[in-house]
Amino acid sequence: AKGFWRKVKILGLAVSIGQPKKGVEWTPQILLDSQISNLFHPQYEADWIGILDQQVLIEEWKQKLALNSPSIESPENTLLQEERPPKIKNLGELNYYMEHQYKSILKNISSTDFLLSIGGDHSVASATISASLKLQKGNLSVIWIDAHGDCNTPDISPSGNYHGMPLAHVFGLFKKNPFSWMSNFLPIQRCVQIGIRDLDGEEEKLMNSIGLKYFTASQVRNYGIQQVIKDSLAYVDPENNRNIHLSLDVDGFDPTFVPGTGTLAPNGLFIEDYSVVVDEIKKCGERFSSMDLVEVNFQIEKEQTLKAVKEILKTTFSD
Ligand code: Z70
Ligand code: MN
Ligand code: MN
Ligand code: MN
Repeated sequence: AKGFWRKVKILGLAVSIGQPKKGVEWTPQILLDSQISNLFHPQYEADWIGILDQQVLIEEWKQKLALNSPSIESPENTLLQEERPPKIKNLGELNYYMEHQYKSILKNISSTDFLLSIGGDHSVASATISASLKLQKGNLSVIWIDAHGDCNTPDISPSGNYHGMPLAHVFGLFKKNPFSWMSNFLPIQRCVQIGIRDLDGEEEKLMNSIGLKYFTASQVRNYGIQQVIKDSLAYVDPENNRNIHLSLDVDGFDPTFVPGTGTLAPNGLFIEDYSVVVDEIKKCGERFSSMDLVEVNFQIEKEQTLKAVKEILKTTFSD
């Protein structure tokens, strides 16, 4: 829809502990310093809510743990410690960070604002989706662009990295939900993935067994991106009444377009594909309500990647 006015609230998620590489936690500050909101068409009034810094929050979490240390010796906790080793790396830290993220979204965003969450690694998506579900009273569908499925559960994850699990988590597929604040889950048929080309074996089996709809990068080339996004929206929003969340992992793009990301996967999408996707989503008008931009790592490559991110934002927030 052309010409409608929209408030965009930008939340920086300076977090990298969902995966092993340093660098993604600096992206929000670099983009804030680059004054990205100047790239937006004037119909979008963009404001930064702030940047949630993992160092600050993890320090806060450790101090709370120290204050509560007597309870660590309680029988209950002894039992917990005897359980199998944690299958999610940095679980306590992630839980604390993402609870803060979830609450900060609910505190600062209204259901008519557009929420732009800038990571950070893709872990943050389970909290942005869970909070958006809450804000939109459950009326939300998700378009997930990624080379990866991010659909591992703790039981099948080969790495223990939570950024490979947020979608399985927000579908409610974990045997036990480790995040007590997370109580809004996304029905599997309200999500479609685009650009997939690097799945783990068990993850792929799980995705197929639950009937998750996804288009691989090679399917995008065979059917054409226009057909793919039309089919995707018809599937997740058949009656044109759902709010749409776009979760954009930049490794969904081809590495020649976005070289600065932690896990490069060849034969990905280009800006021309993204432009078609976003134009089609923008036909939903104000129902296009939120977006994650994640896995941008300027430490791996900065010049081309910053250029690409600017093009992505300019395309997203054009008239
Ligand atoms: C793998 C895992 C992943 C991004 C890598 C990797 C997942 N499936 N996601 N890079 N952005 O560890 O679960
Ligand atoms: Mn705080
Ligand atoms: Mn990915
Ligand atoms: Mn991802």
